[in-house]
Amino acid sequence: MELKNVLFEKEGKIAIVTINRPKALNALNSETLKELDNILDIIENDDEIYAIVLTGAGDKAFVAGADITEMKDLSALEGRRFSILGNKIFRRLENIEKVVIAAIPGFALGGGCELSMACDIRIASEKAKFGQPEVGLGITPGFGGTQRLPRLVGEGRAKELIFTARIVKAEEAYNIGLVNKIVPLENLIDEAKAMANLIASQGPAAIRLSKAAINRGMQCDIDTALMYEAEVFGECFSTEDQKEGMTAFVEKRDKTFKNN
Ligand code: DAK
Repeated sequence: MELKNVLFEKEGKIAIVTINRPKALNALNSETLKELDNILDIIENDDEIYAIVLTGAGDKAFVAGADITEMKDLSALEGRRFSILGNKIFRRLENIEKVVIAAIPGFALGGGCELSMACDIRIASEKAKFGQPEVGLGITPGFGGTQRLPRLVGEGRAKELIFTARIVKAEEAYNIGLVNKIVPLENLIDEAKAMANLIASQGPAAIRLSKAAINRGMQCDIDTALMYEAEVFGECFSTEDQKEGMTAFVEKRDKTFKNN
């Protein structure tokens, strides 16, 4: 498979995936989305990878949105295909059994902000900027912005950001809960990798099941969500990693998780 719009590297237990169209501020066209889909196939089937750092090439943008040049002349049918492809990939990222950290150097606009929100955790550089400017282009957010933004920052703030198309700086994004952490641009990738490695050093099944419990639980009532939590908690006791984690604690020694 030839990859040119998305780069993929493996570093120990983590994968670094870089959207690589810096001349177009890493805007997502269909070719890029397809390459990302192919990379997710590889990562999904690699049991040695526990966490993914997703970033954008260059220091100007994470992703400046869906590719407006490609999108402007789409027919309704092509628009529908583009939407199905994008939503499929974003949902895949959201539910993949690995932790996904977005490392955001600069602009995360429209589909770029939506891509970051499909990740589990967002680390932004001090220069990052976020927004859903779609209404200014005469469209609604189309890759989950109307759904994930209110879940992250609350309905009122999401409505304000979407209706005004206002771009917010990293500090405001942090204050409203859109990003987890702000770091200097030059430390961005190292900080994201450090967090990914910290996560990758924990019990892998416990991380996978926690992610599933949070994702599922956010979509249903509290009683159903707590039942699901009880189920995944029980499932942990069928893993070797639970035995190892607790035995190592009792024996006061370092633990060695084997992901089983
Ligand atoms: N698409 C294509 N090219 C883009 C782009 C984009 N989103 N953003 C930037 N570029 C290109 C510029 O055209 C320019 O190309 P050249 O002229 O050099 O060839 C190059 O990147 C550098 O950009 P600028 O010269 O504009 O750089 P500035 O620093 O002056 O400005 C900017 C940076 C980020 C403020 C500006 O580029 C900008 O406003 N970009 C557009 C941001 C935006 O509106 N993003 C939202 C796009 S709409 C759907 C699902 C999802 C979506 C749509 C449909 N379906 C369900 C079907 C999502 C929609 C969006 O994301």
